[in-house]
Amino acid sequence: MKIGIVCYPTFGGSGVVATELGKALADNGHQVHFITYNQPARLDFFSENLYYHEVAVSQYPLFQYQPYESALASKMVDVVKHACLDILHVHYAIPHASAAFIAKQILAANGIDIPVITTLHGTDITLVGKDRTYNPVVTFSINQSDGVTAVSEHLRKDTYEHFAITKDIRVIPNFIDLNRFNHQVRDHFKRAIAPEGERIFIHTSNFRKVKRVKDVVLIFDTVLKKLPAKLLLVGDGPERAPVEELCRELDIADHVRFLGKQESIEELLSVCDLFLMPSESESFGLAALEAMACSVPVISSNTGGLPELNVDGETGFLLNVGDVSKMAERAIYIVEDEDRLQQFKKNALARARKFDIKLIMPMYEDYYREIAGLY
Ligand code: GMT
Repeated sequence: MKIGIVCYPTFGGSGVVATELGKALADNGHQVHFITYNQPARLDFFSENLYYHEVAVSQYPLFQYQPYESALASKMVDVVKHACLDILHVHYAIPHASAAFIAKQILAANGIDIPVITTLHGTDITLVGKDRTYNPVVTFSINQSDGVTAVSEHLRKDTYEHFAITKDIRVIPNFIDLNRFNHQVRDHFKRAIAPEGERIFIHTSNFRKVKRVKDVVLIFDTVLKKLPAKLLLVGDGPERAPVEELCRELDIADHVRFLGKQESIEELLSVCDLFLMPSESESFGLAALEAMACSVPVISSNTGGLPELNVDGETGFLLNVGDVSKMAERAIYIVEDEDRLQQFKKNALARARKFDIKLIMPMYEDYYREIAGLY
């Protein structure tokens, strides 16, 4: 098939899922056209089946806010027409679903029918979409999509609860490329971080409020009172400065390393013993899946789609949002006993294998064929 993929070209979860899906589809013989405002972060190589179309928004003194949605819709029209696409798959509802609706109307007026699939990723529904500023447009454009997918059962239910959706929503979970995310031996690196054989904890995120990174530090502070440990904080965002401040206040800064944005996240995960994800809400928790694929168990909140990934008492533990003392207690329980830790690590990997891209990508292929009427 000839598939158009629209996404945010950043390191964020929705952009990563869209890019990895496009690469896998291209590897499987499909022609994939990315339509974004920048080259997607993980698309910096040549493949004969991959194309990139940049959405350029012209500057004009009148625009206080640039009309990105109009530029995107125009680019979609152009690519669908000239690359003869079979389907348009937009990731993250805002503003991609409404731009796709406009493009679809323009193309229909030119005698071209382009099926549109919208994939809901989480914050487009749970945080941003629910906002009255966007709600009518989000509701309308989801209902106008030919197909709609959500990355977890919980997100599907949440969407029906908060929006007047008349469409069926298909659940297709996040996935992982196990060829890239797997446990790698990096002993020199482990020794550099934890010279005394301390347990290593890790958190990776965009440091937004929803991630509750301060809880990560509070959990770690309690752990540190019981056993020697180190904490790696990977990523960057608005919460980084207050989190650094908290580490200083708690006098644990010597045990915490802020690594900023990192490319080879799998190498970092490989030296770690426990992943902490105490998020306020999380539609799926791709970062936790990346950790599990590298054999790292997870302490997470029991919110959103996380219970569909992290199995309580098996691959880690799930606790109420904000219950840092229980999270710390369970974290200590996992890492204080070597045999128990090894069992949790094994379980985490076994669970991650259920989300192998080789199993999930065909679900999208089937859905494309169904929506494009190719069956
Ligand atoms: O986690 C973020 O803030 C990034 C966000 C995004 O839209 O890029 O991630 C969301 O989509 C991911 C991929 O589907 C999910 O794995 C994340 O759980 C989800 N984030 C939230 O729901 C907070």
